[in-house]
Amino acid sequence: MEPSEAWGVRWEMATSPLAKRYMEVATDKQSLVCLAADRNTMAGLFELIEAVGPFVAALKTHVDLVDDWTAEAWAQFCQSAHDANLLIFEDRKFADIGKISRSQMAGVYDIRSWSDLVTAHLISGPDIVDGLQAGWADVDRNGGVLLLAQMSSRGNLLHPAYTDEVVQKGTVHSGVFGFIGNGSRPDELQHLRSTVGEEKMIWTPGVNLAVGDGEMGQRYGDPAEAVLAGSDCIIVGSGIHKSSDPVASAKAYALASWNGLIQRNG
Ligand code: S5P
Repeated sequence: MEPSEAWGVRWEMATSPLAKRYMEVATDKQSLVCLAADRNTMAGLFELIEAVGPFVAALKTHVDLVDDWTAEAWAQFCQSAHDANLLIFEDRKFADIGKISRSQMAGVYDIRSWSDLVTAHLISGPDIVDGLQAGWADVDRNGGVLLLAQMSSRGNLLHPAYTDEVVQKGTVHSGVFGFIGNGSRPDELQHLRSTVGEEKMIWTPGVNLAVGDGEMGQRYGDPAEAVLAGSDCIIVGSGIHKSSDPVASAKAYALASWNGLIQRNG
């Protein structure tokens, strides 16, 4: 299937080359899954990406939770992600003023040099997006920012008026790739999609085939329902990396997400 057929209006309206690349890979693999690779050893990460790389369309990292992190091992890990044709998304949740966020793209982890996408809160104002874009520009790279418009965790403070303002400011900024939405609540997600419009991506954590409450206030909704409600990518962590059979689980999430997309555009 061609991406234009699978994605319909989202493909037509997308202006971001990164979004088009993601939709192409997702179509090739018939998977709208972003793997949240939240394992804390390099060996665990390598094992995971080698096993499930073919069944996911993007890789989300938390570079600062790895116990035995080294720059060399990380470079190799990023190479494995490229080999599997994955965009690399560092979920750093930047929140500081623009110039500090720019500096935080460098530092020990040098996120600007290997990430294609990063997350940010808009709590400090829209200049954070320019700061992050300047970070990529400092090393002659391009990237996209995913703004947290909603969260999946219980009791979070991203209230509807805040969400609407993030969307208002984010939709008009070319450095914004899209928004993080709450995958555990399809009704919230539908509202988010209606305010975002058709151009930008919505990616959603808080999905699991076992719907309900997760650890420490995490909440889970059904992956296909999230896609039907307007999500373009389901972010799945423990549903895959803690599964007794990560490959079978990755395939199951891929199938659910792909069926959701076909149904959405059918
Ligand atoms: O609201 C959010 C935003 C994010 S990016 N809720 C989340 O859970 N996340 C991230 O998604 C979180 O940092 C973790 O890496 C992943 C969810 O993991 P899971 O194990 O609950 O599927």
